[in-house]
Amino acid sequence: MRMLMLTLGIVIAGLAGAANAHLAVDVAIKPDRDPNSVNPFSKGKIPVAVLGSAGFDVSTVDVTTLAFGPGGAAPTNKAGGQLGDVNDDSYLDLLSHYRTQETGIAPGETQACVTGETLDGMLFEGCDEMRTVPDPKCGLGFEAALLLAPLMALRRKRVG
Ligand SMILES: [Ca+2]
Repeated sequence: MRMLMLTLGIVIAGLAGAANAHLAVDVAIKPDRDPNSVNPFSKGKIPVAVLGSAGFDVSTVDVTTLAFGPGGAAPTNKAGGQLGDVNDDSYLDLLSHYRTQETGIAPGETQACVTGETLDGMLFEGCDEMRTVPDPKCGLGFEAALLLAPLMALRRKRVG
């Protein structure tokens, strides 16, 4: 019994320790675009780069742990991501693509985050600003987009 308690204690301490070790990294949503516009209704993919720095070597990232957005989408890339310098700062970055529908990004959200682990178990997280389109603050644009889909479907049905 005492042995079990001891083991349990070590496991809990280990989990708590892992939760505390959390590295903040830089992330770029759509690194080649500015501003980073995301259409939550898109069936496309969003490119997101985890940016390397002097303190963070992206080649140590365990790509199977990458998760993007509130929905925790996994990369669609077969290899999890592609190493390359997307922002020309001479540090390697890790570019992955995520299905918009799996990210859980909702209209009006202004940032999204990537979480993951390095191969040696260090947790990291990074966020980037973005804006969703159509802009819900523009009122009609957003509602029109919601209305438009069923209307278009109806029209297609009538025509066909
Ligand atoms: Ca870079």
